[in-house]
Amino acid sequence: MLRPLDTATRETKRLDGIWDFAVDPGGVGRDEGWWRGPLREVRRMPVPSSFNDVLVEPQLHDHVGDLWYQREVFIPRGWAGQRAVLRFDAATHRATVWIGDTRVMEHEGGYTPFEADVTAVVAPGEPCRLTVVVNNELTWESIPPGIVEVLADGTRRQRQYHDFFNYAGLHRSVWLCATPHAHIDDVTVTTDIDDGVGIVRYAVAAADATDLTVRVRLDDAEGTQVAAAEGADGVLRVDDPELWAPGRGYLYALQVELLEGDAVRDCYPLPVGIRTVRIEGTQFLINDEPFYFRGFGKHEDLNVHGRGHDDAAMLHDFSLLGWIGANSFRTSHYPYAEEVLEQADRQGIVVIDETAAVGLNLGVGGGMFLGGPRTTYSDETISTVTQQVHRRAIEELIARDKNHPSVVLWSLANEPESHTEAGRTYFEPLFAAARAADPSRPVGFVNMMFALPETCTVTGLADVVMINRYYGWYVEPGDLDAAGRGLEAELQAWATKHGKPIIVTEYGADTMSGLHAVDSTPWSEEFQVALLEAYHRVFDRTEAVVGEHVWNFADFATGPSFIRVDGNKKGVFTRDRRPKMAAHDLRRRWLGAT
Ligand code: BDP
Repeated sequence: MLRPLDTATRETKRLDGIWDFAVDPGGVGRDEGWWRGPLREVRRMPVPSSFNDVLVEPQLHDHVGDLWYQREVFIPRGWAGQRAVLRFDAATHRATVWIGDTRVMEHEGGYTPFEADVTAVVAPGEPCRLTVVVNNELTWESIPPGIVEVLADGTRRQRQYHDFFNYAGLHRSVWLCATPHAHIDDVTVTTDIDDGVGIVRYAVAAADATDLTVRVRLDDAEGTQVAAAEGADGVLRVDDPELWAPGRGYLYALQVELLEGDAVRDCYPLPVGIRTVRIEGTQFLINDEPFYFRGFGKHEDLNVHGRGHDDAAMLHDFSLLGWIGANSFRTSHYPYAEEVLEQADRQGIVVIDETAAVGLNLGVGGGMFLGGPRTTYSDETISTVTQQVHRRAIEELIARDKNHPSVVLWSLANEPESHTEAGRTYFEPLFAAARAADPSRPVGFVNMMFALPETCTVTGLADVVMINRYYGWYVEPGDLDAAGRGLEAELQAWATKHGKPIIVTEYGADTMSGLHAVDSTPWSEEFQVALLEAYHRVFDRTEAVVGEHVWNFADFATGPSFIRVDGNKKGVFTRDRRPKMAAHDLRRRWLGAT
């Protein structure tokens, strides 16, 4: 799905700002038809933002159910004769949208965009009422899963199987876009390098465009044309190409035009990075050179904003990635805003792109502490219905992010149950779906410690081994010698048994900023440094390890728990992005900084 853009043939109007907002504690709004008029008992809520932390209201913070957003929108006068599209970059976790009294779309899944052609229900030069009901419930049929409990007094409480706060709302921009009726609907680009020549394969899908033709041109970063072709799909060859490479986000622009005779009916420029990704034995190759992932698992998580996208905060995070010498991150544990991928493309930061499938493992904390069901895959828990939702989430993620050169690997899930045959049965079709949607990139999932090299039933489906390990923290807490031994033995076993590149996608220790100790005291800044260093010594002697992603880039909010102190504190930066000692230590390792 193409990002909204202003071009010679397209116009956008961003609907961000303060919207009317109403909570629906009784869940009556849908029956009462709240979209039919102005919302009552209305409050104001910024878009984009999570709704949870903006207003100081504990009940709102923990609300489970429907939330209504509304605003008036003026359709620009100049849009007469154009096709009008309404697009949400994300609504977490699902939404239904009305314009006036007409329901125009609904969408399941909190982190991918959705849009509808609304030409028939809007009138240029006229205002219209835009109403959205967002629902934040996690169930066995959502990704991620959860359970909504109804207490004796009717209060609804969300139980979840993952370790981050269930922020929700309109987290990203909302757009009204005008395009011509005959329009470019999608563009797919894959790249290769053949004997030093850059190969750009493209495919353009057009809609309402019978008898129209396609012309494409590839411009370099200075705007000079380097290749051109005609036809809805084809191959462009670029002599002596500037490659997109880690640390060097060189981007060409594919200028796509939809023509009626010589007249340009629609045009769209797509950034293109020429690069290859390949796996050979235990090496992860980018442009045929071994790549070593240095970086973090992150979260979209900020004070007040929650998971709401913020450009300033995003650029600050990228600047900190540069400062510390990181070359990559994982979008743990859901697809991030498209602005993030665009910045990664420009900055040459490598991305492991993950779906929101986290917590598909009832043997872990969730199941144990919540006292809920313990069988992960069953008709009552993670079922074939969940699997369909998961499959759509994978397909939507790939459809959205397929053209980003920064994305080198799809992660289908974080720490699912993967030591059982049921796990294999669940994942087999999902790997197939990911590979069908994108044959050009490796596919993997993130393994947790219950599934070891000998017992993991899903790793065989993956191109890389991604593991989260907490030796010295959850296992043998405080004993870093034992941690090093356990880790090394396990990594060796993965290398021997599977012969694939290994990325350690999580390792770390909760650390209270400002807590210091002369000995190895867990939670102290010194302990975090010592633990990371113990892991690094092992990584440096294990050839198959091709990546280290510390958990986490920054401290982040979680639900209430006796193992969390105002959230998860495994950040190398605090939640307000101040470095802990470990940040300086990583900077020395990754940049050789003194
Ligand atoms: C891992 C999860 C991650 C948690 C982390 C932790 O993948 O989401 O935040 O543990 O416990 O199992 O800090």
